[in-house]
Amino acid sequence: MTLHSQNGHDIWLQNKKAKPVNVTTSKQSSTIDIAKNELINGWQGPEGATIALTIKKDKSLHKDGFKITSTSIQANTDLGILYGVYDLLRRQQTETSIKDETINPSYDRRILNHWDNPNGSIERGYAGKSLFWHYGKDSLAVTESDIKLWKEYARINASVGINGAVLNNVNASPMMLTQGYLEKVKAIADVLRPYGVKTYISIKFSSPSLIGGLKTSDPLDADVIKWWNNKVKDIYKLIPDFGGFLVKASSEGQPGPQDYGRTHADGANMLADAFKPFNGIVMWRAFVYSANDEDRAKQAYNEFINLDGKFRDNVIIQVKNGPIDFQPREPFSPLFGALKKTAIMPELQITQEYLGHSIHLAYLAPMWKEFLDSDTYQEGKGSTVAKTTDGSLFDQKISAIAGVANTGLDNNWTGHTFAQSNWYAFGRLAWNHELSSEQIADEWVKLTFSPFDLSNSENKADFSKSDWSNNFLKPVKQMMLDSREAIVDYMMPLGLHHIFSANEHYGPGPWYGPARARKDWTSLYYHKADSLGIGFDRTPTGSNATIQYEEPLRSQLNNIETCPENVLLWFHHVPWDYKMKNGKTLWDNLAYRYDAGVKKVREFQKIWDMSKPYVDSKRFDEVQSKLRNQSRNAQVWKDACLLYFQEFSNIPIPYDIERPMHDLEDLKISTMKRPLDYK
Ligand code: GCV
Repeated sequence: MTLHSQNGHDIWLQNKKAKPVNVTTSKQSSTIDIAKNELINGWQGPEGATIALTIKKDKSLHKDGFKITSTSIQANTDLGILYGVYDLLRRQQTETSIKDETINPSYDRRILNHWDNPNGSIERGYAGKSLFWHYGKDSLAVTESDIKLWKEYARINASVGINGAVLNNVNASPMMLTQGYLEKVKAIADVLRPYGVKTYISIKFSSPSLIGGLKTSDPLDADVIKWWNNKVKDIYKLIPDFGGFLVKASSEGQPGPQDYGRTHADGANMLADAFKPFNGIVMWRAFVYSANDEDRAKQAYNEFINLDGKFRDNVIIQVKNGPIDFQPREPFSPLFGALKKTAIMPELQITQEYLGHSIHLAYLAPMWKEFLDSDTYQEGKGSTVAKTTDGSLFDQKISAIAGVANTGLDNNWTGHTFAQSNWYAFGRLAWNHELSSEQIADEWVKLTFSPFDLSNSENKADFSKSDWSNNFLKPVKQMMLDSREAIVDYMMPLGLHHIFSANEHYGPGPWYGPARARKDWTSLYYHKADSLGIGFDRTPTGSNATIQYEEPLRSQLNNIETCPENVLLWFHHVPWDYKMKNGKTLWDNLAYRYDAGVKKVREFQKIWDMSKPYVDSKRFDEVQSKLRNQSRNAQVWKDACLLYFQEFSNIPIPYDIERPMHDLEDLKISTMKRPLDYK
């Protein structure tokens, strides 16, 4: 069989030849029509089967949940039917058993956050320009090809249960609230609606003064309140099912209520009141920190803890998974174990800002699972982040989860073919946070790469299914599962964090610390290497950030002997000669981890090269070339960090590992601004 060259645009929704099927429906709507057509175009079950799609009220179903059998889908809502259909087709294509099951979503709102700017650029985007906003004088025009693309985008989202999209950057332009932009939001919403993807926008808090002609944007000012009420009313006239606002306020230079001496609650509640009549929501971000002397990791908790219980019930606080900023490994943000009377939603980052952009192969489900499964001990043992956020531990009106999107106009949507797996994994985990990373990877590889047409019993491939499973599926899946840990190893092992060069967040820069830069934007602030050791002491002898965690976790973290080694340097300043669990010193462990990370990527190259017979040439070449680049970059990371930290440790790099290949002085120059070998 010739494996057709693929530009990756079809993602995990590869077209397979469908068998005939009859579909009966108890209702007609644009969503049900989509569901019906998906079955007709993708049916891989018994030829001529009849499938019943039935809307019927059922108390065991929550929101858009569904009941599934091999011949029927029942739901309370049209969207429940659509999700059921995608589930049925996925099971057929991945040859997973279909038993009678009731399936409900973990989170009600499963939302992508697009950091897209009105000029078409994307903050931290590595897959081309924006799908929604184009640069130029016709930027607000809506073309046929826009509509086609948005429809494909909506379908992809619906296929994994994503039901919301924030269409613009959290560093928001006030323009987004002007008529022309709102009309474009309406045009996008009209295309996304049948697929169940609700639209939201990010707003700039100072919009009343910037575009409304008001003297202030103080949230308690009567004219400001009126301005927002009218604005929200106008939006609902255009988009009756509009989702709400996402707000980055009093954060990283963005305006907010604190500019007027008000609190986050004052700001969020003012907007929430405007949304009340329309059932809209406000997602208020807790990504706040300023250049004061307090440990950055403590600041969000300190700002929000006293506001617990002060927010309206249509406000939800959106919190990044870790207390700093989407690092390759962070402990969970203590807010997840602290807010008891306020709805709180996790913000994950699908785009690989800190994990090698769209060059490094990083499958992120293991990182997100590690976070969701972390025990906060908030209500005793077993109070995982998943449970403190999905509404099962606390009664909350809204439950939600967000992922910062990795999409763009690149043909394959995400830049790296394997980055598609993260879009997929975000949707699957948002729908069901109990799925394992392994299962999600298994599904994704089968859906994305399997050349077998299940509707056709004749096997036209040059290889058998078992060849494919043993020589492709299995090793590629393992590569995915190992990929995030490999990145942690060659970038920031043992709890190191934020040691990137400058603002690119790509190459290494452990030395980065220009005299005039804000301290908390330098690497030196985070690793604190000196002649004695390395790491940030966040125990009571240091910043005491551990106080923000519940017991017994707090004591476990405070004690250097019981602190998990994978976050050791996050919580402790550790002597270079400290003996770790394997009997080796901290310095040696650091060196071995950097080396292991590099070796892992070299192994990934072998796995991928051996998979050549099973992948079309286009996708094969793309991934092969990116892995080569990743290998070179991993080596740079290892050399940069080991040579730099060695200036403090003064200990040789263990002689049984490969020697550095670069000189530190060269690396300092070349990685400061642009990532090395960036393609
Ligand atoms: C959208 C980090 C990123 C910024 C991002 C910010 C945020 O600081 O580097 O690009 O801004 O987080 O999440 O608001």
